[in-house]
Amino acid sequence: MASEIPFQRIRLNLRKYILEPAKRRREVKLSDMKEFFSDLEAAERMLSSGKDPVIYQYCEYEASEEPDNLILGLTVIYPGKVGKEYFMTRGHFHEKDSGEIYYCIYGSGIILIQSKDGQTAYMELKQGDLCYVPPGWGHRTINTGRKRFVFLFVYPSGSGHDYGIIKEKGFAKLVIEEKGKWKVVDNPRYLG
Ligand code: PAN
Ligand code: ZN
Repeated sequence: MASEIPFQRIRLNLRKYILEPAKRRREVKLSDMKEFFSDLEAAERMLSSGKDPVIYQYCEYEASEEPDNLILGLTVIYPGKVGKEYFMTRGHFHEKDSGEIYYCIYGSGIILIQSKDGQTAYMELKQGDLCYVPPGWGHRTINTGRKRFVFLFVYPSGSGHDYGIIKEKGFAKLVIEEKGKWKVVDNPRYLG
């Protein structure tokens, strides 16, 4: 039947920053990821003063769960900081070492990548920029602007996400604000 063909128009709703249709949606608040920020005391202070902001949200469209399909998604990272560190995604490695494409559609930020042996690289992404994340590299995105940082991403289904390594060791680099500007610095607590 025609309706079973995974072939449909997907709309980018730029008013709500969602894909329509989207099969998975997730909102990540500070309380869901406080251990990922380097200044845990600053995170705890925000939470105990009653602030639990949404750090980012994302939705995904997956036509089929069969391997070799592609997953299309949209992430919105809100502007803000925890201590000096900007709001960011948790970051992960793909379990299957697959690559990924990012396309910034609004705002600006940084994509930070890291190999399993601790090599790092980063790139600034502004509206209209694309980035290819090579297979095997962990990746995290950071909103360094005052607006929302919004990007599309595409990766193979069945890639899997490993958050454990990042949660345990952290990223070797942090993106912080200093004198009103973003700066990439070594993470003093990195357990590489
Ligand atoms: C992105 C991320 C999304 C949320 O879709 O999953 O931006 O970030 P975390 O998964 O690190 O919380 C991606 O890289 N998917 O593979
Ligand atoms: Zn990924």
